[in-house]
Amino acid sequence: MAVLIAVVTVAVAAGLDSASLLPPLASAQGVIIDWLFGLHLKVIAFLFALVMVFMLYSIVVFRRKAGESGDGAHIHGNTTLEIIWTVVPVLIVAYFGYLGVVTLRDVTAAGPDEMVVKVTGSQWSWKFEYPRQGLTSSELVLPVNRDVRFDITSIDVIHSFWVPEFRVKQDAVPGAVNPLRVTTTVVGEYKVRCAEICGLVHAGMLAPVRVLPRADFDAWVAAEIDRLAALETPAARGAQLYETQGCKACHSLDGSVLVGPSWQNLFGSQEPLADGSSVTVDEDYIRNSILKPGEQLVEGFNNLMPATYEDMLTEADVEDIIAFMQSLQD
Ligand code: HEC
Ligand SMILES: [Cu+2]
Repeated sequence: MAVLIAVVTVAVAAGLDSASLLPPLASAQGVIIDWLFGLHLKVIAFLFALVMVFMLYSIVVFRRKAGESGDGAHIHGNTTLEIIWTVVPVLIVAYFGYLGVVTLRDVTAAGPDEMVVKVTGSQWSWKFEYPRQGLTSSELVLPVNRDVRFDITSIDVIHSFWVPEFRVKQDAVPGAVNPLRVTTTVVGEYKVRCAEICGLVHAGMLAPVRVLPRADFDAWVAAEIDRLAALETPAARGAQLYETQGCKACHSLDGSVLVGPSWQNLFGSQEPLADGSSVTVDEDYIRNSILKPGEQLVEGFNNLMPATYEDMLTEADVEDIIAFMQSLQD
């Protein structure tokens, strides 16, 4: 039996190992997590072998043979065995509990000189702010071999910030700021996913991640600062807000209908409203639609636009967005 269990354990463990269940690893925190994951798989392989070998062995060897009709032997209890199968699993579970605590301590430990990125989730997009660099971006760009602390929050419902290649994950909760620490180790392109179901476009709540060599990261920061400084026209600033404030998740510019109406040729058109009336799309209507989204619902759409923009956008921002919309006429 012991030999059979050992053989099946090794075979199952090798099978699970070769199934490459995890994406490539790109953070220092992930090293210990992957080790722990591998250890779990080995224990799982052993438990699977233990149950299956005993069960199949019993079915084959102890089945009723031709001519047998009596009952099997009646066995009542075995104290030694019961003590063993209680104590051994308790020790194993306690050991895994200890490993969990140690791992959590290691992956949440602060680095000596952390770069801070503020992450804000909203239905259904991510915003990244770099306080030290003075930047806001809808894509997450990071230097390689750097300790990064993400300060994560949400403006509406609970989201969860997750880059599978970094292995770690953190909830984005409205009203709270949750830290998450990642030391980047591999140059590459990844994706932020939302790991907490958060409504209609939850599955589309993605943002690109680029981990760059140090010099390329510095060049990106310089180029972004120049680009933002060069946003001289209100329409160009409005286009930037469309990206960074999440409007993009629900409003297209090419006429396709997403969660909300497209902005293509919207300005100046007649918009039918849910209450049966219609309205000319002018500055006042747009301002009201942004600040009080529930008041004038567009016909055929649900009241799904966040009501938080009143607090997040300045009057100048709203004007820039209006200018951007005006520029979207054919
Ligand atoms: C979560 C999805 C969502 C996001 C994000 C969103 N909106 Fe909306 N928006 C909607 C929906 C749905 C409607 C249609 C219902 C209504 O009128 O409120 C709408 C309607 C509008 C309208 C009226 C459009 C029309 O056709 O009459 C304007 C203007 C608008 N949104 C501006 C914005 C701006 C500016 C932003 C970003 C700062 C934004 N929205 C972000 C969902 C969204
Ligand atoms: Cu989400």
